[in-house]
Amino acid sequence: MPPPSDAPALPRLPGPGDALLVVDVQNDFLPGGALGVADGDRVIAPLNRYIHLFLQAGLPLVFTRDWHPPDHCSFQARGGPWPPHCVAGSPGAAFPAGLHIPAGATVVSKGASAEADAYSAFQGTGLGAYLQRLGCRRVFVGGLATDYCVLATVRDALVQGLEAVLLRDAVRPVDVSPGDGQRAEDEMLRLGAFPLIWDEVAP
Ligand code: VGL
Ligand code: ZN
Repeated sequence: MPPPSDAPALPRLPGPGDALLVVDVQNDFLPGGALGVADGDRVIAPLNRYIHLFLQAGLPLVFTRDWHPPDHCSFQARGGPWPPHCVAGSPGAAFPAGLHIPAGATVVSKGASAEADAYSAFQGTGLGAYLQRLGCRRVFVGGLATDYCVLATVRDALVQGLEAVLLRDAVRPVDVSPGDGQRAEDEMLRLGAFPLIWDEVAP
């Protein structure tokens, strides 16, 4: 039975069993970067608020990063769709200075093998088993980009039986085709993700 309409479908505040997943907030995905996302830098301030909230609550914080070899198969030189981006160890692959990465946060690198792309933070990283060991049942997800790595990560979280909360004010799309980001958000909600904005956390 669905919950009564006056009850929130999920508790709004993070608590035990929750983890924050910050997806691919890296210099190359910010305006001016190799694969700059329009307004990508606008996710940083809201993410810092969520990071602070999870930190205060003593909950797990996971930062993912695209971490490609220079000859990665997704690069145009190899027939892939993207310009070279997030080459492991390069300044473009680094987290932006304004993003608060607390000591003790977990960093997950993905797409590190030349022959496979990995949009999902769960793909080839061991993240699922790691979260399970921590007793995590729900992930709050924000970052870049809505229509690629955020979508794939939320989809995999739900497939694994985790609940997923989409931080709507902390994601931005590539929008290769206009509307891709909106369609990705619609798809995540259709799959069962729960939308959240900061104003609902701290009205
Ligand atoms: C991403 C395109 C290529 C992402 C990664 O993080 O969304 N997009 N590589
Ligand atoms: Zn990539």
